[in-house]
Amino acid sequence: MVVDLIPGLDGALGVNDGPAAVVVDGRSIDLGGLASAAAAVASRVVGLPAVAVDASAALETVIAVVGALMAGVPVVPIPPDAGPLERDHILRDCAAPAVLVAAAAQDKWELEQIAVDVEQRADWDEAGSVDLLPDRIAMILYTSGTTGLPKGVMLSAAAIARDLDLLAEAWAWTPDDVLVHGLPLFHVHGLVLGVLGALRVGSPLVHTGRPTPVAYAEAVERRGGSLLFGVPTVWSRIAADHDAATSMRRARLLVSGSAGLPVPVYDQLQSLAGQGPVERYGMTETLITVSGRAAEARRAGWVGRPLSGVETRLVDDDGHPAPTGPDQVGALEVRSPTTMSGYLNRPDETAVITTPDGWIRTGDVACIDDGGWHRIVGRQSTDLIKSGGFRIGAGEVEAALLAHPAVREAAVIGVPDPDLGQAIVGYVVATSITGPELCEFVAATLSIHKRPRRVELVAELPRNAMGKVQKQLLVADEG
Ligand code: MCA
Ligand code: AMP
Repeated sequence: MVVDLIPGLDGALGVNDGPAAVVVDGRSIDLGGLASAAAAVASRVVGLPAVAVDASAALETVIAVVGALMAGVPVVPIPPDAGPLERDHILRDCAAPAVLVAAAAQDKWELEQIAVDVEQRADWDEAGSVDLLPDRIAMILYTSGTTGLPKGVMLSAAAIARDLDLLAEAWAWTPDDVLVHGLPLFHVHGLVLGVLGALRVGSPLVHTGRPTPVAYAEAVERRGGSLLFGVPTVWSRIAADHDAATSMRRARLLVSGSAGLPVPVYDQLQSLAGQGPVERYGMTETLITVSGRAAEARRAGWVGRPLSGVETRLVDDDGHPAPTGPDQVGALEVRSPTTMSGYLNRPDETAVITTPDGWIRTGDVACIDDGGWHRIVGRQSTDLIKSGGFRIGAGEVEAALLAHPAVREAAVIGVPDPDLGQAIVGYVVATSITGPELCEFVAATLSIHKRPRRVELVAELPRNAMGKVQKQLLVADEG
């Protein structure tokens, strides 16, 4: 039976019944409670062109998102630690007239605040009057590009529902699972897969607040967690914690994504947890398109095969088809029913990432072996950094550094980091200021994870004959 959480959308973004309850950071709600608390939200937001959600790791965020989906209103999650620059940009760009918050009267919002009440119970009377077409925009997720401010990725209800169904099939995910994770609730991984996925499959969700090894181990030991999601940083921290890693023996399936899982981390988990994680690959613009399968052997360092209905291809520098094979690399393109409906207000950027025949240029360099397995080798641009699974555009951080009057030039790179995959490091030409002061300065405008871990002051940046900064030299120097 499909619970009428998101009415009129069976097979598009319906939510299955099951023994589901949602626990976030120790607070829980059953499915009936969620449906009626969300109904109260739906009746407040129905008819809005979009609604922002202060997406802290809290039960209110889940209720807010489900309520907006019920009302057919596009959801725009805002990172709770977003700096004023980022927050203002997102709110202006998406034109949401209101924000759903856990508690109203927070100074940081300059638009109408609608408080979400976990205890509130209401009926959703307007279901029949809302036109919930599958291709309506369900979510707008902001993500960084190489330059400029983040772009809003418009995801339809149909694309999300399709992706979740394909992943449920790949991972043999059923209502008997208990999903555990502690990822941020403003990106695809934590929110789309980690919340909507659990609701759609009908499996209980335990969100641990933060993704620490101890919290994951407790959720497995005490709450019967069977399916666990993490970014590689989370898995590497678990692998380094003997007790937490051995607790994972009780889990059915560990899943890693958002960045490449280092082979030594896979091996360590294989040895301590009795299983290495299944890897899956995707991006905000395409959702998850390639994955290992629960029922098949895993391969450390490889992210799996395309989900059913997904096509992938490799192209060369001129955009022509490139040969495949275990040692042949090319730029990866994806065509999938799960891809975005475009960037909000940015047809120019949508055209750049999309080929004329409808494929998405992922920007990733990959190889595909004869069995269709994919290995992600790197990114085409050094200007997209993945740190702890967060995608960060070098240009956005450079702009934040250049906003300081003491800074004349800035170059931001990702340097290899054993914990985060890549750590953000800034190189600046500046006078009368220190590196730590500049880190703090960036922190005042952008989210915490976009803050450089280190800023180096240099006399000049390395440039080629054309005057272009040679970031590869900075990366090589760090190596
Ligand atoms: C964090 N801290 C910092 C900085 N960053 N301090 C200075 N400079 C920085 N740049 C502080 C934190 O505020 C915290 O302080 C302390 O360092 C340690 O934080 P902790 O949370 O343990 O670790 P972290 O290093 O901040 O973060 C690791 C993490 C996080 C928890 C794994 O990176 C994370 O949540 N990653 C998930 C990203 C994600 O969901 N990506 C999905 C994108 P204090 O202790 O005082 O608070 S969607 C996607 O990629 C696609 C679709 C896909 O494939 O999934
Ligand atoms: P985002 O837009 O935050 O969704 O980031 C998407 C990017 O994350 C992709 O283009 C890849 O560079 C990277 N990514 C996601 N999953 C994996 C994976 N399993 N292995 C390697 N890179 C990944």
